Amino acid sequence: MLTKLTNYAKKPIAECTNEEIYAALMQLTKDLAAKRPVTSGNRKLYYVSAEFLLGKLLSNNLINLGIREEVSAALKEAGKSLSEIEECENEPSLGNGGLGRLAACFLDSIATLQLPGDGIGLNYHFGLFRQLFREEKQYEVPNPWITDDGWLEKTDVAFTIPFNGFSLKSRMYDIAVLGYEGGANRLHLFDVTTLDEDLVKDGINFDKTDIAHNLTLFLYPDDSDRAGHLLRIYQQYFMVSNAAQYILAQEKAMDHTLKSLDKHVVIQINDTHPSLIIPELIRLLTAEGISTDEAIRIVSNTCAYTNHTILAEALEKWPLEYLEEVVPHLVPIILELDKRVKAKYEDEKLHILDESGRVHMAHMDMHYGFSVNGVAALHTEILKSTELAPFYAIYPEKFNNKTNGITFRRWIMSCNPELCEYITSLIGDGWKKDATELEKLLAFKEDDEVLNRMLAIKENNKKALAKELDLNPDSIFDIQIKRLHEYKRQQMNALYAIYKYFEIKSGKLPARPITMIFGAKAAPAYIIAKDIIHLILCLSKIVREDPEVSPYLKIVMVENYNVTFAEKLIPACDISEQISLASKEASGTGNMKFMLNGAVTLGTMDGANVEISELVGEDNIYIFGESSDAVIEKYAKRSYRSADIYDGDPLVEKLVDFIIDKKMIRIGDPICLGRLYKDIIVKDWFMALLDLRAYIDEKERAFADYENRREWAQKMLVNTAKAGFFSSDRTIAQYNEDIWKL
Ligand code: 26V
Repeated sequence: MLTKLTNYAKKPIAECTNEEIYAALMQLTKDLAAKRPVTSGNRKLYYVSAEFLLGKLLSNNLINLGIREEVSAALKEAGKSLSEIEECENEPSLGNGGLGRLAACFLDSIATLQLPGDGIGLNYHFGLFRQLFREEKQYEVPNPWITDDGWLEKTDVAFTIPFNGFSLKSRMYDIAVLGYEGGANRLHLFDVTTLDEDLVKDGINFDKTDIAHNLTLFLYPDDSDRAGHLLRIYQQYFMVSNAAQYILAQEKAMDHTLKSLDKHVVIQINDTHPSLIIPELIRLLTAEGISTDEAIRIVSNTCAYTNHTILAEALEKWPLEYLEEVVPHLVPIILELDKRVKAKYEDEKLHILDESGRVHMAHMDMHYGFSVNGVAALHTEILKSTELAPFYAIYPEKFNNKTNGITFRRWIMSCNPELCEYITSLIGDGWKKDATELEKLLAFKEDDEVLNRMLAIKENNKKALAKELDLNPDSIFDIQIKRLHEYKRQQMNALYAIYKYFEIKSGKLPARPITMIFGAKAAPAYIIAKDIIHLILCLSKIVREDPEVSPYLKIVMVENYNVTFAEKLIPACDISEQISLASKEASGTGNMKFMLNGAVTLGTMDGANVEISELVGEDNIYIFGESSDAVIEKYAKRSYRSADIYDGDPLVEKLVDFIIDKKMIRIGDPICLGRLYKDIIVKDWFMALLDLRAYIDEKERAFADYENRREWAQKMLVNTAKAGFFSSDRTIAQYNEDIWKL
């Protein structure tokens, strides 16, 4: 291997810079990828998604090619370290959070299972913003990730995309997707040829109306105004028109008649961002001489829709007027689709175009797609019984659940090599291909040597993180990493921090120091989310500067939390915070990554936490809070008043009041803190106060249990052993079995 690498680098590895070795490894990977046979099958899948949160690719590709160990050893021989070389790679930030990361895990599993399936998305040059903290606040700057010698490969594929009175030229760029000892697929990212990166001024601001020059600058730029909304529709249509034109061109190249598109192609619509592909395909098929009836039938048998949220504000409803402005040629088709629905169903809840002139994207997907799935068992049940109940009533056969999963290649093999190696020494390496084999670990539940080793590996991972973030490795690492949203309730966790602060101040010291770690980006226009970040950063400072408290409590909010950071945090975690308001988190996937790496979940009965708790049993998870049924009822009856809880519980009052305590105001921004304080007392839409008491009690119980190291190690072991169900290989096998039939 060393000789091979030397040939690629064109000089001895020992004399190369890390950048040179990185370039050599990338070329080696690309060459090996090109040799992999292209996967084929009865039908081809196109997974269309506005987000693919890939993370760095080198390490994952080396694992999937089966050469990481060899490469690592060869580099070591030359005095080089693979992990240092990986630092050279930019992380493409082509996603917000779970939805985008799920798409990336799915590509890995589709290729691993040797299924023919490509991803289609957009090539955002600055991705999601890079987060900076200044004076305890979030700021946003561009996050350029594209380099001349990166993973993107320019292709010859180009299309013309029609808009209202003008058109744009596109270009397709590809990233190879390698499966673990499996196949090779492609991720196709479309770009405009006229983009102008210099349009961006002052943080992430740019002229939102200059579509030809701005279209693929950022992922979901600030959409708080009309220009932002229109830009989002421009992006969505650009993505799906490219996708549709590409798919039809591929079919023609294979001499398939477009009338049998549904026999050869299946399109998975990842949330409603790609939903315009339905009218766009109908438009293109009718332009080829196919009748409208026939085109609708074909498209309906080709498209399948995944729902990722029940939050009303996140379900896309575009004013028809916006669509008229951006894509007038789709409007007659959408109106025709709506007319057919209205002819059949009087119930307004089923209509595509509502009375206020808004187009419900998900409704179009459900009428004109053949499958609708939720992403965890509870989520799918809630969709059927509440949000999408009218659709379930008329199309019960379309509804199905596909509980999310994660790729174990990245989320244990790559990020936690020591644990991986140890697991393999105990149960062999069959689990790498069949994750359910991890259950064999249960045989060691009473084995002290194994339990001690599990603890030692965790300790090593904690030490590595502690070095980087200046933490006390002997403290408990309690971690909440995910997008900042009120329903995820980082504010409730912050209130716990205040509780602990008061406890320590009053002399009630914890049995062991506690490190609370947060990582979260807030949408640039989401004011309260930014206020919550401000709260956490102010608390962090107060605790840090208080010599009475700092030996026992540390609050860390990592800057610019991303996939690369997650890979360091997750293996080092003791307690995984999954504390969303029950019914609101569709699934969660961080919860799965943590359990796989031996963290114990502290969470509500929400999303996939429900399935985690069923698998590990109540001794191996900490569950608290109101049930989803109770929460749904509170919303229906509008019976929740946070002020009642605040007024009725002196402890809650004391914790919330600290947000505007003079200690806080001295270091923080009184406007932000005052706004948040008021919001929690008079609104608290996601009911942080409802579960606060129960949360504090359960967290205290978890911390106390942590002191019984043997029992804690058993919980860790059970969590890892039971995580096999959450392999995205399982999820993808189910999509294929029930929906795609590739
Ligand atoms: C989008 C928006 C947009 C604007 C206003 C607030 C808001 C809130 C949430 C969202 C989420 C959009 C969809 C999404 O990312 N869902 C996530 O999908 C993951 C993969 O299925 C799943 O694990 C997460 O629970 C779910 O939140």
